[in-house]
Amino acid sequence: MSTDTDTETESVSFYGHWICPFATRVAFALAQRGIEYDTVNVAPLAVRGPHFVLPPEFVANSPRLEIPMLRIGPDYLADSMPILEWMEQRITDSPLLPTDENERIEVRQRMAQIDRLVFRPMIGIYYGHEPERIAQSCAALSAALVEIAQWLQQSEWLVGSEPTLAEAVMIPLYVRLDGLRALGFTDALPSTIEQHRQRCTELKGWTAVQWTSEESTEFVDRFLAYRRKQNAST
Ligand SMILES: N[C@@H](CCC(=O)N[C@@H](CS)C(=O)NCC(=O)O)C(=O)O
Repeated sequence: MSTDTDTETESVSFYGHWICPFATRVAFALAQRGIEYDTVNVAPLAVRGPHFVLPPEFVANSPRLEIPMLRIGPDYLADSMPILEWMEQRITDSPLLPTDENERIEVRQRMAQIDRLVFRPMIGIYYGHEPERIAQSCAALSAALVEIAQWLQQSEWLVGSEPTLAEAVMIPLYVRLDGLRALGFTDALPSTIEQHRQRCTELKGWTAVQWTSEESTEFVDRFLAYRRKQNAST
């Protein structure tokens, strides 16, 4: 990985898939920052057709064979959080990290907190198949949102007065919220979270990542089928 900032003329390729919440973070940041890129669709294993062949550059540069992966010019990087940081170093226009060092520290802390507090229960809801496990994941997600709601008492955005990389990390929750509802997450969002969600849907980056109703239905149907299969085999 290089830290050159001479990227004016470098092309960018995004390796990802709409269903992957980690890839959504990167797709959102690219679109929000107005970076031009092309997309190489690499479906996660569970969603991949039997004849799909992984692109050789993906095999060579994504050590865990995971999406998202990004190419900037000749360089590649996998893993969503490092990619978000790398994009800030390599492409300096319209950054999503504040210039103030203390705010940057806060953005990074909140990115890590959202990753830890929200993603585990969120994924636990759709990969959960026992009602008790699903209920625990719903409760943990609600508790996380109550905590995050407090951040939004002080500012419109997760840190300060503009959207940042913290929004990029949070956005996959909002993208799949209808799907999570259909899979058992029935708690109301705290009001500041609901307002934040609405503000996020007005961002430029939202259009690049929002699901169509077909995608939402596919997501729900896949995980309902997954639950039926798991419950039939136990
Ligand atoms: N820590 C990684 C996790 C990425 C991840 O788990 N990606 C999944 C898809 S959502 C994946 O590519 N899994 C391998 C596979 O399904 O083949 C990140 O933040 O990017």
